Amino acid sequence: MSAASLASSINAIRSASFPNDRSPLASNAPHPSSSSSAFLGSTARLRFNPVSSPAARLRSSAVAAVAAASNVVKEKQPKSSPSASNLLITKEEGLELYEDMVLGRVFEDMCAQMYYRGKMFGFVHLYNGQEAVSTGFIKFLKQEDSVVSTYRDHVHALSKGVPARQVMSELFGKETGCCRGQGGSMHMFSKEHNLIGGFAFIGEGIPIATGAAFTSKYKREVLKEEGCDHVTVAFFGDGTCNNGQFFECLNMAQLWKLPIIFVVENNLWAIGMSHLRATSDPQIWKKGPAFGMPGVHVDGMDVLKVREVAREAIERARRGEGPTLVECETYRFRGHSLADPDELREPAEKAKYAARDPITALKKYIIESNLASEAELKEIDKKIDEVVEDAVEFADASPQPPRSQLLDNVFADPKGFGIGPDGRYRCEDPKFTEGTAKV
Ligand SMILES: Cc1ncc(C[n+]2csc(CCOP(=O)(O)OP(=O)(O)O)c2C)c(N)n1
Ligand SMILES: [Mg+2]
Repeated sequence: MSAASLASSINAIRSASFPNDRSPLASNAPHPSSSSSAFLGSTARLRFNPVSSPAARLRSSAVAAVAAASNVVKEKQPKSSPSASNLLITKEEGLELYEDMVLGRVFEDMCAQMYYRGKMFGFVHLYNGQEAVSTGFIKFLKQEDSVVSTYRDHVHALSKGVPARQVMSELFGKETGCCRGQGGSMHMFSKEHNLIGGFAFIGEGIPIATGAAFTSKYKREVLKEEGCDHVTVAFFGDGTCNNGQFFECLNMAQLWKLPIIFVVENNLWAIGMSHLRATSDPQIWKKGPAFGMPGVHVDGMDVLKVREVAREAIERARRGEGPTLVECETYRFRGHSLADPDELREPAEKAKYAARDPITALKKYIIESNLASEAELKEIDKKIDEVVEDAVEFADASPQPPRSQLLDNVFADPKGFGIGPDGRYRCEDPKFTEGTAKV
């Protein structure tokens, strides 16, 4: 499918929900004016030159647009129940999306509890509020397709099918974790599920994802491997889009028409830095067309809209038509990490996005469309509570990794680092390795 037909499908979805909005792809038009887009919905005050700065004017006109565009379910759902042909999803699809999003939410809430009880170490970054992005994209993927994430990676791992037990154990640093306890919160990895990480340095995952997409293309076109139509989805944040690796990889991916989707989870903040304050042109999707690939903005609080954009972009990549840049407007409901008191964001902004909770919205859509009853959804909630509790019990009961594992996969000469003969960590021990990586 061409970029134009991707544009027209996406435009149809957008205009169903945002009648005044124009797809950036629809007519090679200049980007939609901020006053007609749900984008730039931050109510945060810019702390310098708030009245005269163009960014502030852009933002304040967008606030009203966000209010009008919120409550997406209402927009999609006429007062009377729609006929089956109007539905955006089947019952099975709706329940799958709901279950995956609830799993992500309940898992993360449990992580917060376990972290504060001292069961996890280091930094832990939760995904609450952003579930529609992970679910909307990853549920379209095959096991052979690859996902590359950031340090906010637990939910991407779960959506990709890594069992909750393995993810929780990894967080507990246990041997049964998906990286045998050596990765921790920020480095989830599963070869079996083609989850390529978990990257703590922002932007580091983007070239890895580009390489994975290159591998698929090479296998398909050079090695002529049958059925190799695998795609890669790279997730990263708004704050990462000012990093050079992002631009280099957009260029390379488009140059070689790689089967990759760059998914920006624009939650409007990079730790305590507002996206509007840090970025010369905050409309990230525009960077796609600058490199010759489609760039799409989507409401990342609405899993059905994310899903439609994901479908087009993934199918396009699978057909060998190249990359797409998708910017999902979303919001994190918690602080940057569990160590962040989250005092910088305005209460009004938090409340605005809390009212657009993607799980509540999907639940409402499912019930109002008569796809499933409240009781059926409660059954799913119950099942997920059990899955997550089981994951905690499993992780807690699992053994610590053996000491001999400490230097596995360490490629640099470990001389001078490790556990000394007294069992304590030490940096300077000339006798420590003597040329061997054994502890
Ligand atoms: C190369 C690099 N520079 C700086 C940091 C410190 N850092 C950690 S998170 C973060 C902000 C990232 O924000 P964003 O990409 O929007 O992701 P979000 O946390 O909002 O999901 C920064 C700068 C880092 N991890 N890596
Ligand atoms: Mg961010």
